Amino acid sequence: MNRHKLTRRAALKFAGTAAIGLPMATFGGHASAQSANVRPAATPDAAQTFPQGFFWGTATSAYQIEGAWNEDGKGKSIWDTYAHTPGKIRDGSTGDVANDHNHRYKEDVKLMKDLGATAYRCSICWPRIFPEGTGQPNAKGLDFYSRLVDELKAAGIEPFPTLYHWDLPQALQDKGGWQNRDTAKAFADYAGYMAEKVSDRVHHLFTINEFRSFTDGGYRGAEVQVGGGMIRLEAAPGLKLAPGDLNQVRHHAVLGHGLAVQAIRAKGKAGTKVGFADNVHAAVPLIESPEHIKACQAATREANAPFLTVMLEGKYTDAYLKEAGKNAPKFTDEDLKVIGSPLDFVGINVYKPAFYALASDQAPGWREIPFAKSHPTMFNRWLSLGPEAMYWAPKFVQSLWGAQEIFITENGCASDDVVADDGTVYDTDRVMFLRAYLTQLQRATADGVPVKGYFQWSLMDNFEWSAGYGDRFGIVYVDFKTQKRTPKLSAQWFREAARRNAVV
Ligand code: PNW
Repeated sequence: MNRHKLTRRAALKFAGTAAIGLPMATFGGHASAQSANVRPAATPDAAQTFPQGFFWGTATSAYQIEGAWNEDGKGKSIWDTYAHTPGKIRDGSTGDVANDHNHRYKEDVKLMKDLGATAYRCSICWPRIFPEGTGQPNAKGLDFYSRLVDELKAAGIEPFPTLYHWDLPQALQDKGGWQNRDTAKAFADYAGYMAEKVSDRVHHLFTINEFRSFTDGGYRGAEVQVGGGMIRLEAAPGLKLAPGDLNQVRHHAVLGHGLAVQAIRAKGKAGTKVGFADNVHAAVPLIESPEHIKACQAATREANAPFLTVMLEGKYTDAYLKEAGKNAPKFTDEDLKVIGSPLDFVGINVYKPAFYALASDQAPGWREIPFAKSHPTMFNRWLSLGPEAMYWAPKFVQSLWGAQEIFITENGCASDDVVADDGTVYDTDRVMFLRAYLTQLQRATADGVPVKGYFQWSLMDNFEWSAGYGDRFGIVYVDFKTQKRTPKLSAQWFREAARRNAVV
């Protein structure tokens, strides 16, 4: 704590001089022998650095980049079906070709290497491995990921695959998808199979990406707050279930996670580390004083009751069950034990505060403060700028649940990118965003929050679900007509940050 305060004060002292790496003369002609001795910015102040061994990665997911939707024996996924349904995707596009990564993965690994990345979070397309969801595996599907892993290792990049990033085999959807408890079991079988096949080279596995997005988004459609109002987000399979049925879907998803953890432990090489990658809903204190921080911590626990909280505590909170009433999920004690299976790390996707809050005398002890109408957002109206979320989300994951290892599994923003005449994409908004969020992440690590790595979303522009190709999240620009990849200004920023292991 003290050390942190001191170094931050020291950093402040240098603000405007060494910290920005400009000679003092620039500001008023007082260049002196002293300023010549000022440490150049190329040696970052300790206050800006991340712990040694910190992983610098980018993230993608299978459906968003792979293409090759009907090649090499791959089965159909619910996203193939959904995107092929007219009216579902804003620009009428699909992931049929996407970034053609399935054929261009070597070029893409080289891109990562050029970024100085030391880790890569990809996802594995379940129906590429089990075309029918269960039963006979498809050797050609496994072979693709095996080649990708080898290519990454050869480039010195540690693979961190996610087993489920929403592309459920259509064959399982035909039997009810996540409404059917058997899907949780099928997922575990697939997870165990993958662990068996890759854990000789892959040491970290994420089970499931963003529980809320594919359960609430896929089985009801989620309302998210934007500036002054709400917008509706929808995902495959595009159903609108009643609250009780939705809670059961959520339960099957966390059960699938728990069963997968057990299968990975049973089938993977000893020492294989496993966790999930969830979009934690963090309540962010508008005023950083003990009472507001405490209130926000309690609010964060409740806001994640059906997902992160039950997975890390092995029980649903009383408030969640009470509020759900007759719509509460049906479960057994044994289910809860499985769902709460011990993990090696916690992965969290952090984009924005779920909400700001302040302590309140009235139950439940906090008050949500809505985003002001003029609160700044990024290119996406849902992406309210709130870098403090990057401090409080991992901080609360540590303080609430004692996580020993935390990964930021996603963080990034879309920009209205244009290629300038000189061929560069000057995405100043993304550079500002990344710097602001990483400053807060560095604050967390300096405070002793055990964050072991950061995955920027995304390596390259890709299929942004129902928004199609219009929302460009990459630090590498992709011309989808030619598949040409061009690193943006933010890629240069990322390379420098990774090289110095610091905020730059
Ligand atoms: C994530 N929100 O989804 C997904 O994991 C990625 O596949 C996706 O491309 C990326 O973020 C960018 O959207 C999110 O409402 C969905 O805050 C919703 C939210 C955040 C992330």
